[in-house]
Amino acid sequence: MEKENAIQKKVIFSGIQPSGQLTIGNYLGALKNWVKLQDEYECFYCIVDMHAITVKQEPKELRQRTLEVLAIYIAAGIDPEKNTLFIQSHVPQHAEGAWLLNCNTYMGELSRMTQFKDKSQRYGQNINVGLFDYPVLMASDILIYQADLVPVGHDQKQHLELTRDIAERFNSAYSPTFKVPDPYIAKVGAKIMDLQEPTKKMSKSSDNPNSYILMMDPPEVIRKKISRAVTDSIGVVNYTDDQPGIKNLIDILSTIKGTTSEEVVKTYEGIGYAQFKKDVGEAIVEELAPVQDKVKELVADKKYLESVYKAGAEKASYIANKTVRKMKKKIGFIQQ
Ligand code: AQP
Repeated sequence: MEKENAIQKKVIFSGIQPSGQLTIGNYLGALKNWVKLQDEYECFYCIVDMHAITVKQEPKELRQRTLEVLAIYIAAGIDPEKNTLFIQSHVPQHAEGAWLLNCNTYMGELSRMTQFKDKSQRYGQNINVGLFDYPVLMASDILIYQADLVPVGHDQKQHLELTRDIAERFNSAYSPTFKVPDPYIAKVGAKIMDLQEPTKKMSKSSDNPNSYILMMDPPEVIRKKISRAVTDSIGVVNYTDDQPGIKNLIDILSTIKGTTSEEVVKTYEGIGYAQFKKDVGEAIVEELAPVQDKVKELVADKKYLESVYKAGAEKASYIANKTVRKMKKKIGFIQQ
């Protein structure tokens, strides 16, 4: 019976790039939601190291960070027994699928991607083909698992649209091969903004460490970064676009506490920014403390992490291979 249910569950695919240490943006915007999905859905949670190398990475740091991200997934509550946790480069079907999809994707489509435009401006010295092709690898990540749903932030919506277009094109050029995935819009989970420029998304690859809070930042660093967060001179804790810094801190607090922005505003009626910031800092410290302890424990247990990523890759590869074989057959390749 349990097996039957598992087969009928809808499939979810998502991943995070080990392109820097994870921020509370990754935690509150992605990981905390992923935990809530693990009972209802068949989830594939990947560490997308092949995406990370579209921007230069220091090999030693990439290795360490990839394992740390796996430890963070588990410490945040993603159960390796219930979900498939794996490292993208361990499942070669991602790259193989991407090549097959490349030949069904147009240069014009990829040129319109805003992430490519942004990143090629930011990394002008290294506008590599991978950076351009990133959305096709992402399409492969999703389609080879026949994912029904993909939890995406606002900035990834355009890529998911392209994935849908590529899937539909392949399905009509050959015959139905892929499920056309839908975006999964989380009921809660805010977009966390940069602490110094609160109209920009908080990003792990920002050059300014005061702009983000890392999941592994020590308590005193968290408190200091929040106390330095940019606010305004209005002096009233209100949830409005005219006060993007305060709005962001309200989002952080309400997401951690599981309350609404209105409730936070009500609590801080007549209370100044100093006390509000102190409470936000404390809430983050408290939320992250048990996760940080668990991450430290897991990172020290390399054997356990290895057992998780090996089992994950084996399962992922078995499923992905079914789709890739189908793709190759339809394209006209001779079956081995
Ligand atoms: N600031 C954020 N608020 C809410 N959600 C966020 N996510 C990232 N930043 C925020 C969510 O985390 C997941 C994976 O992100 P990613 O690391 O694969 O890529 P990204 O979205 O490009 O994140 P960064 O930190 O900005 O990475 P870099 O700096 O390397 O490009 C996604 O679900 C995303 O929505």
